[in-house]
Amino acid sequence: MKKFFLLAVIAVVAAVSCQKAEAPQLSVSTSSLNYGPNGGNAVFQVTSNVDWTASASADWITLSTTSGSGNATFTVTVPAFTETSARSGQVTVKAGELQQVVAIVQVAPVAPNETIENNYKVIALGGTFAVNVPKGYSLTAETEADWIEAEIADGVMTLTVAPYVNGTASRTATVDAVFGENVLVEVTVEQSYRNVEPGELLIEEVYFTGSPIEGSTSPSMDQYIKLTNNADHVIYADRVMFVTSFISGTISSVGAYYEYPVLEDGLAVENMYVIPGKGDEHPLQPGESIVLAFAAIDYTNSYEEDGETVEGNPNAIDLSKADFEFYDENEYWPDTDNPDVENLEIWFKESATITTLHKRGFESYAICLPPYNEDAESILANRHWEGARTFYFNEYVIPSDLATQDVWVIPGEWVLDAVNCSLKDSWYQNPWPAAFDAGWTYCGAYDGDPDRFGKSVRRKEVDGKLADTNVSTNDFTPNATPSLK
Ligand SMILES: [Ca+2]
Ligand SMILES: [Ca+2]
Ligand SMILES: [Ca+2]
Repeated sequence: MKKFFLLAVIAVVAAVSCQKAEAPQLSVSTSSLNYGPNGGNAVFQVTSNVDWTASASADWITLSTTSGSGNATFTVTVPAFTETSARSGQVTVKAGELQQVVAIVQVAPVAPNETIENNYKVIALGGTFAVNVPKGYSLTAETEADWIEAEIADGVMTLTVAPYVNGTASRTATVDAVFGENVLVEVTVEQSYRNVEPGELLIEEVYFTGSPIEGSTSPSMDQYIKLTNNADHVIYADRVMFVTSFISGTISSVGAYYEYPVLEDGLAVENMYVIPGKGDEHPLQPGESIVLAFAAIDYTNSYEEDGETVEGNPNAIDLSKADFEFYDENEYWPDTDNPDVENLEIWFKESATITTLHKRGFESYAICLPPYNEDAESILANRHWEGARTFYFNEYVIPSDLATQDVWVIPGEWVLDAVNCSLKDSWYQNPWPAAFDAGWTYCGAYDGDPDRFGKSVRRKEVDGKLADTNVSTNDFTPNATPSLK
């Protein structure tokens, strides 16, 4: 009996102690959660009878809660993943000595099979432009070119192309957007050695005749040249050189003319005037024009010249707002310098006094863009036209050497645009080769025709663009009304 009582007491004590300290439990519903490259949410269950804490092994794993008690549903969120190989981490749930681990695995995105190819043309000035690249991949930009910097962020590769100084031919490089072993995007960048390509900047108009003055046989000298951006993008007029032909295309009124050696791929020039700037100072929007005035004067109003007052001419043109002017400081003849209008650089001028256009239309005109490694000094030193010409006048045939003449050959590659001018009844040759202008245009009907005054040669428009077939007979309107009138 005594023994039975003792067993009963032990049983009761044991039962009481069991109720006071039930064994702690902790379990999780899964040992791993798997995610695609886009990331997202996944859940697991915690089953427990005690307090617990939870933690993640990496900062890209977000837990819906980090502590709790008893049973719970857990949400684990991971963001999109863009690297080339899978990543893993874990979520650890602890309750005292107990611990459960859920592995977190996120796979890498799969690269597309095809490489997207892009081509970009860049002017010598360089610049920054953006290329779309696929999102969802950690891409690195790779290029061998030290003149291109590339960065990739948010689906955009930003390319910064350095200025191309002193180039004489275009340069090309590729930039790859690389994902592991895969090239997702290949960008080919071709950078020109110049900022304007042939045909982009055009001679829209040349007003060489001058405006008629009532009661006078001499016109106002309100001569100008209008250049227009005929491209669809911004170009820069910096360093563009205006030249006049050494050769005349017109037989003189007494029947004299010269015969010259054939120049197929170059221009024989005398005057060379250059728009100042390093390359980015004179942007021209598509369709925008600049005016080069021989004097940036308002010829409609009286003005001072060499201490004298010159009467205003109501037929004339206000050139005081021209973009550039020809200013020829010299000791023989006064030239006006409008301080508000930038002067052209003189690389060579034929006249000992001031440069004007040939009022009777004996000259031809062109614009060129010398490469950066050329300047007045190099042209004058290296590009003199060597050879002989022959003068014909009645029975006389007189050969002479060009060595004594101020004439230089501009390489054809530099030529942006050219227009041959002559007289309607006395044309005999085109100063500019057919590659640049296979035709010619004119003002007036004969040498000295007073009806030419107040008329210009002016390029036609076709479908909102200036005509440029390199045949000025078709591209230009002779005897046109000046556009600044
Ligand atoms: Ca001048
Ligand atoms: Ca000036
Ligand atoms: Ca042309």
